[in-house]
Amino acid sequence: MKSIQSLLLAAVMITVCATPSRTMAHENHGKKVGPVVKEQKDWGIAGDAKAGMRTVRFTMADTMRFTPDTLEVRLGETVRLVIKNNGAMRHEFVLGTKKELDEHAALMVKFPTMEHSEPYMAHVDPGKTGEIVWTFNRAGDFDFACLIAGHYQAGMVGTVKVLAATPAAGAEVVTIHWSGEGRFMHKSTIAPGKFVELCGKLPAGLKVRWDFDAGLPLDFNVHYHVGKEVVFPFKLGAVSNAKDVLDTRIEQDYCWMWSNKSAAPASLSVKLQRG
Ligand SMILES: [Cu+2]
Repeated sequence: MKSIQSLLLAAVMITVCATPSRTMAHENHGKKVGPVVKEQKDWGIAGDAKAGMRTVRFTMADTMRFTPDTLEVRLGETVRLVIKNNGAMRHEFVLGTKKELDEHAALMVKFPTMEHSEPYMAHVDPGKTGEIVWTFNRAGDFDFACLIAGHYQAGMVGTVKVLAATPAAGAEVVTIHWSGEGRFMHKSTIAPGKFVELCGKLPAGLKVRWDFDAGLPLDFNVHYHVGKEVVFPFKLGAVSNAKDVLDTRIEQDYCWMWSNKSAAPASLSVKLQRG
C-alpha cells in the first residue's frame, strides 16, 4: 500500500514536471496561485492568515542549515512561517513527518528536477523570502527539511514539536482517609485552571471542622450530589483561607473542592477534623 502510494506520488510528480506549466508554477513560488487546497495531513492542515497569529522567522543557508532548526507550537495553533533564503542557491522548506520527508527526499534524488507545490512547502530562490501558513492540528514530533537533492542528505532538517493541551492531570481527586484521631491533612499545588477535590463518605450527624490556607485566592466549596443536583453547604469565591464546621445532616459523599482560576500555580494546605 505504501509503495503504491509512493509510486502514485512519483507518477503525479513526473506528470507535473513534464507539463510546460511547470515553469509558470516555478516562477510563482511563494505567491498564492488560486485557492489553497486544504487537505488534512498527518502533520496538520493549511491555515488561513489571521490577525494575532504568531509569526516565526527562519533563515536558510548554503551551509545546509536552518536557523532556528526547531519549532514548538501548541496543538491547534496556526502559525505563519516566514522563510528567508540567505544563500546563493535555491532552498526549500517542507513540513512533514520524518517518514514522508524521507520518501520525498529519495524521490528528489531520483528525479532532481521535479517540482511541485503544496501549502506545506516554500521553494525560495536566493535572497528571497517564502511563506507558509499552517495549522498544527495534530500533536506529535514532525520535521521540516530542504528536499533539494543532496541538501536533505547533508542534514538540512529541523524539528517541529506540537504540544498537546495539558492533559486532565493536575486536576486531582483525593479520597479522605481519617487518622485514628479523626484527622485528615492534605497539601498540594494546584496548577492554573485546575482543581483539587477531597472526597469521602460521611455518616449523618457528624461535625467536621475544616481549615485551609492557600498561596493564592481560590474558589472554594463543600458539596455533595443528590441525583443530578449538587448541594453546596459552603461556597466561597476567591479566598486564600477560611475555616468553618460542616454539619453532616445526611449520609453522603462530601467533597471539599478548590479551583485555581489564576495564571499561576497555587499551594494549598488543608486540615479536616471530625468530632
Ligand atoms: Cu537546501
